[in-house]
Amino acid sequence: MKANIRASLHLYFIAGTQDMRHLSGDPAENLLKILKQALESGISCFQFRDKGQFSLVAQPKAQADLAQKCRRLCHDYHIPFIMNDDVELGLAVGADGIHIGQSDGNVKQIIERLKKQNLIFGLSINTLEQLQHYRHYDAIDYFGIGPIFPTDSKPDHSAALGVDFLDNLPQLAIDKPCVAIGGINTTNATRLRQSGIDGLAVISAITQAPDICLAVRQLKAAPIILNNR
Ligand code: TZP
Ligand code: MG
Repeated sequence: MKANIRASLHLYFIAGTQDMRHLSGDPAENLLKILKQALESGISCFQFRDKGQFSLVAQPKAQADLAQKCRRLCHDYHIPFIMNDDVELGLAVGADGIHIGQSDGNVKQIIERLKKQNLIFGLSINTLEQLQHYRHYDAIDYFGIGPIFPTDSKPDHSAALGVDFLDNLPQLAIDKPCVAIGGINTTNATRLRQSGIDGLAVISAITQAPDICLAVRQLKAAPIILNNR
């Protein structure tokens, strides 16, 4: 799974039960249904991000059970299953990787914990300073850069970076694969891909899409303009 992370980032779907609130019925079942449709339509990576008061975080067994089911589905479609934040849950359910944000604990300690695991390790980047700081960390496999736009999916998000941030990335010659996140939808995807970013990560553009298959196709079809990285 570590082999081609850049390609895996192309359309990176993120979701948890808290993202199912607009739907009636069981949130865990709804997540599995949406994930299956997204996989069938061609997402390239999935991150299980189940957090906050509307998630299964207070029901660890149900949460682990759901994570296992998502992991199995992802593997049926041969794409990486990444666990957000929770290193121990990720290890317990056989995740292919772990993604953490800037406020999810000590990055060096997590790198140490994962040292012998050969898992994909992704880090969220919210500022240019963070990017310059972490760009030379060998243990980090990719960066999640955002939020590009304000978004309701992460109420505590930091200041939006804007499209300019992505447009300026090639000049920084960052060696690691980068995926953009935050407020990305079928309308702005083409513009974002013009920056040369390796991939787009979305929650609501898929979870709230009236037609998931169509949304995935539109998010994927946005042309890739190669940059000089
Ligand atoms: N990190 C930065 S923005 C964000 C996360 C998890 C939420 C993205 O959700 P959406 O619905 O694709 O804007
Ligand atoms: Mg986090």
